[in-house]
Amino acid sequence: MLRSKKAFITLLALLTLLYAVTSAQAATRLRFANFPAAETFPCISMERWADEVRKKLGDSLEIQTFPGGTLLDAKNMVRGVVQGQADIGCISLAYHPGAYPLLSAFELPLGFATAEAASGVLWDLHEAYKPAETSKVKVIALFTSAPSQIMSTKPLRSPADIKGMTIRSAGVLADVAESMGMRPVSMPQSDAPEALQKGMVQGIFSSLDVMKDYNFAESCRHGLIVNSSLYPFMVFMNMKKWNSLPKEVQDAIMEISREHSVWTGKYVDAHGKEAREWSKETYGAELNELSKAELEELRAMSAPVVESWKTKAAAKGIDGEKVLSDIAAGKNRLEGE
Ligand code: DTR
Repeated sequence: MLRSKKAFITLLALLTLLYAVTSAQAATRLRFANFPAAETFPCISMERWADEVRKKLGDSLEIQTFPGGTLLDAKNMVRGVVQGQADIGCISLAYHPGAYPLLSAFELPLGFATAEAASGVLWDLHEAYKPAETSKVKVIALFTSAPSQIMSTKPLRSPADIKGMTIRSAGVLADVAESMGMRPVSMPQSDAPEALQKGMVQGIFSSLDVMKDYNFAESCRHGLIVNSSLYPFMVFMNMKKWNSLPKEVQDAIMEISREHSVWTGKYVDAHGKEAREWSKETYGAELNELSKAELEELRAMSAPVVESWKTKAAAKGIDGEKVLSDIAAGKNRLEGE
């Protein structure tokens, strides 16, 4: 009787220990959800982030990645992370018009030449302003796509050729496309292949990486280099999960946040160039360059979009003029005059 009682107590102790170990493991497991396909730059960035954090923390943290909307798709990303279905999520801010009145400044045609510089300025701006719009989540990386170009199923030679053409875009970039005379259709990038295939749109307004990663070069063999707006992205964590992490884990994550944001920009800059070459070699797809005067003309057409962004920002208590001049100062610092 005594022996079986002892055995029972030992078993109970073992079970308690096992429970403690597994729940401790569960507490340090991070599920990172992403919406586009695994080969696209936001997911390459996600895998690189996971590798960098693993390098710092070893096995003390388990990171699971879910590309291609396998855990959360673009539309459910914010809600899913806030409710804890995933611990970390990634969004393209343009899919949430009005929700990010400050950071959406990066959707305006600000003349950034590289995503590398834009990503650094975006991170610094967020650090400096700590805006209310991101206060419910923990922001762990911010980056942008490369400047947007017009990829099209029909030949385009001059700005006059884009008049009335239907084009996939999102957020403020839809207003920018409209200001240039196109007819924007807003949707997440991940929905664009079907829209293009069904003929709902005649082109895509995005950075050139998608020519290869979504194989858009097969149907979009034409286009114009317009070096327009960027799409800003935010990688964020559920706040409760963040607060539950040990300090050394939090520190490791924040130590790489800016460097990783800039790394992602640099990656998409280089990958866009590669994708342009690949599209030419694989499908003979070629995008035409515009003259300086034509580029300036297009940029001037988008001036009202900047004004309307400022008005919307003011309604949320944001000094748009100051935000834009802070961004311009950061751009000059990182890109040079
Ligand atoms: N088109 C923008 C930005 C973007 C550029 N490349 C990719 C790849 C996968 C998702 C998004 C993007 C956008 O829709 O966010």
